[in-house]
Amino acid sequence: MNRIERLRDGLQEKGIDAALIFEPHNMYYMTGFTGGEGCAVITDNRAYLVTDFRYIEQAENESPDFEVVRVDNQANELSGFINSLSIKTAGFEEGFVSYSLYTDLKSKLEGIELVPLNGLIEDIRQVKDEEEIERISRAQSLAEEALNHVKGLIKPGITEKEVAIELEMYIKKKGSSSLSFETIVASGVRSSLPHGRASDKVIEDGDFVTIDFGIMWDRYCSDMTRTYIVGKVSDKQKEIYNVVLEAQMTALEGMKAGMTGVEADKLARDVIEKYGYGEYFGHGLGHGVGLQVHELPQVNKRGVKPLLENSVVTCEPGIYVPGLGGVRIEDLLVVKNNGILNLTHIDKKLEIL
Ligand SMILES: [Mn+2]
Repeated sequence: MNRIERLRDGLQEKGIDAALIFEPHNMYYMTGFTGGEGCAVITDNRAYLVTDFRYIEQAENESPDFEVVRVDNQANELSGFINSLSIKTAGFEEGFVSYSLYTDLKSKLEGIELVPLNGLIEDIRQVKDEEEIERISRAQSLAEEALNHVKGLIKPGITEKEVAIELEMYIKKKGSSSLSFETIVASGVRSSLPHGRASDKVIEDGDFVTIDFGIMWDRYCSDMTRTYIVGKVSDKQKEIYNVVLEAQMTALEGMKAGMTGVEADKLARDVIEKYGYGEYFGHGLGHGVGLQVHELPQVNKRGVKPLLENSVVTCEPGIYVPGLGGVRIEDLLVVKNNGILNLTHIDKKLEIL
């Protein structure tokens, strides 16, 4: 079933006559349109893309399955177009539509009730098709190539920022348009910051160095984390590293479709708790990845829904001890009915640089 058919099924289930799509990732997913402004209106038997003069030609090229509707002023005329359809309810993206757009539409729509889509499109986006998985894998393999490249540069004296800049240059030279989020390079005591952005801190002998980064390929994201140790290693560091690795391997072995995000999270959490580090694993096991680096499904304590086959998620347990440092190991994987397909191939046994 194609994406529009899946959306129509969802609308029917919720009793909504049409979906109004504004959010750029949802827009691209449903229509292929990459222009800056527009609204896709999908009813049970028609699919329109409403945009203005600047984007008409682009919309016609990028969204051949849609009837392109030209309005001169989107803010004023969109509601007029929606009023011309014989619908009674219109679903909107409650996490994206601003209060002002909502109130404006509400005041101009005649006899049409605005109702939240309740994440309908984001739910559909969880399950990836072959082409999406291919783009994510490509992003991931280029990210691994880049990480292998910068690993050779990590030694006492280089700053976190220098490492991050080198990564970014590498992926851009190889054709990636951008990072999927600001690269995290956190060394020494800073490694206990789960999201420590690369700073001017100089990497020193005995530091943990956590590198968490992702890149974009054909609009799809990758995400991975590796933690290294530079120079001399303490027994405590080794212990923490190996607990995180055991937790991650246990989760990777146990994860499969049908299990809830909570259950997947618990696979890793139980291991970390068993070794007495439970209080230092303060985030969820993972998250969905696709057009956005953080999307559904939830793979954490709030993830009460079962994981679906062909969703792409991360598995990233970590231990962060303030004053000492932290370790996170993150792989990117496809959830399958009988287990997982790991898209991450880079080594993860403790490496001392
Ligand atoms: Mn992640």
